[in-house]
Amino acid sequence: MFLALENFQNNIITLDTAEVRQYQGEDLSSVNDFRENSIKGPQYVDIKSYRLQITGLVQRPVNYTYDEVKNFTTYRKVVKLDCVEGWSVNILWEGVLVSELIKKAGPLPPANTIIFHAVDGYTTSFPLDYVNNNQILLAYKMNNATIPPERGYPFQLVAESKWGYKWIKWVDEIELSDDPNYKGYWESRGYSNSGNLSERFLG
Ligand SMILES: Nc1nc2c(c(=O)[nH]1)N[C@H]1C(S)=C(S)[C@@H](COP(=O)(O)O)O[C@H]1N2
Ligand SMILES: [Mo]
Repeated sequence: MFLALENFQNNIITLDTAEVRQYQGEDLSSVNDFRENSIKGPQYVDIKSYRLQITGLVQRPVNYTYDEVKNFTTYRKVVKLDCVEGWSVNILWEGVLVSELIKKAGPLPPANTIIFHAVDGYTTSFPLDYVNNNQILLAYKMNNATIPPERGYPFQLVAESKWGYKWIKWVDEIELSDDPNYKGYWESRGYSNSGNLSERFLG
């Protein structure tokens, strides 16, 4: 009897609720409103072998599974993503603090820069202070649904106040560095390294 009940419970599959389009009175965009223009097209990550690595100038490099990342405290926030191409999407993001993910690895004093790497070879970087002082999220849900493969599953960075090219998708490594001049994929092709939305002219 006990075994039967246990088997029954193991067979329950929890489905994500459908996308929400309103949050605290504010209209949200849809997951389908993004344009697909990733450098190598959508990436399909095998979640069983997936690890998020914290590397570089740290006391002890850390490897997180998808579930281990999701076990950190959950944060939710509506933030708008603006692409330099002229479109934008207002989305309810749910994820964990990047600052908490790196704290466990123990950043070493010379680290002043954080470089994000993705499975498609894309990279982008920020001052370490930016992620520590602004509660920057690594998101696993958009509008209450798991981020789909096209949008960066398992994780997309919510790079608040930065242009869309800073919102790296399919993140698999967070590297602590002492090189504030590191240039990511679009940055090395002429886009502003700070990526601040407040800068009108890029390059
Ligand atoms: N790994 C990776 N992340 C990426 C990109 C990419 O090509 N590869 N494109 C960036 C750009 S230019 C934008 S505007 C945002 C949103 O892009 P999307 O609409 O293709 O999801 O993702 C960013 N993150
Ligand atoms: Mo973009």
